[in-house]
Amino acid sequence: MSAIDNKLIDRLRKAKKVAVLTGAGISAESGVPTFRGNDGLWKKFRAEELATVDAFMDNPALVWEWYLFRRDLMSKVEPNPGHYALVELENLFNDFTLITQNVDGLHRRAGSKNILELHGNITLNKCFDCGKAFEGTVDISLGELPKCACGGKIRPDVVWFGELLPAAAINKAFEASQEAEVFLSIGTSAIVHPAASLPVEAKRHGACLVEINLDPTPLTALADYAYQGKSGEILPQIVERLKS
Ligand code: BV8
Ligand code: ZN
Repeated sequence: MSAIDNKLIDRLRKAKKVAVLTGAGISAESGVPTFRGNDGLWKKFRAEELATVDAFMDNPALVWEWYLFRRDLMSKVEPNPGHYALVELENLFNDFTLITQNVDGLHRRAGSKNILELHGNITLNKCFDCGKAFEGTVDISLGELPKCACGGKIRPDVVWFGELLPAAAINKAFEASQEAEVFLSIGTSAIVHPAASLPVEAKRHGACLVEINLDPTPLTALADYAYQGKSGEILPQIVERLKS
């Protein structure tokens, strides 16, 4: 993995507005499988068939099984040095926006403040019909699925394929991306839209685009700086350089 460019450190030192987009890769070192990497959840569960409204209508118990398995797994993991480095980075800039596609809540647990959760939060549930938050516990072992007072089915409060992202979150994310002087895309395969268009939007508006990812992605060629490696190793190096 190449050392961090001095020119990038200078750009960051001069920047007032920084935005970051994270994906499943930043949580990989915490032990949370990614979607499309070789340990990917998608392989075992073909998630693109499970993270959909149709799958839930056809087989709500199976979709719930997948989310309860992930929820249990995420309750046992901790943030990693990549998450903590982003907390330190946020404290170094007066205008810092953390946009995440992740639903694992690890950025908040690490201490990040200004977070935009584009795809929801796996620990929360809501009614499929009226959208009301559901505070009860979900236990499918008894065979029946939780119902809302209105009679609607309870579902995880995440954004499935074909569903609109929360308007406030995605609008603020586009705004932060368009105003950013430096935009870092971290741990994402950059193929799920509209999240994947945020780094492109930042670049189009003049931002210095940085990618930190284990594998090359459709963004790599567009990035001003592309570091192929683990975010848990690279981000702390950037923070160290900025603080020295
Ligand atoms: C919408 C649910 C519109 C929560 C998720 C054709 C072209 C373009 C777009 C589309 C299309 N067909 C359909 C679409 C739209 C679709 C889409 O983008 N599909 C893609 C697959 C082509 N998007 C949607 O449907 C969105 N909604 O567009 O609505 C609309 C319009 C009108 C009316 C109604 C609706 C909704 C998208 C949200 C879907 N929900 N998840 C959950 O269960 O988690 S998406 C799912 O993928 C996760 O949220 C995840 O965050 C997201 C992106 O994946 P990544 O985070 O990037 O993870 P991945 O495994 O792919 O990559 C990890 C990377 O990390 C790898 O590259 C790896 O190398 C790297 N890595 C691994 N370890 C490390 C590392 N990097 C650094 N360090 C490490 N240690
Ligand atoms: Zn309801």
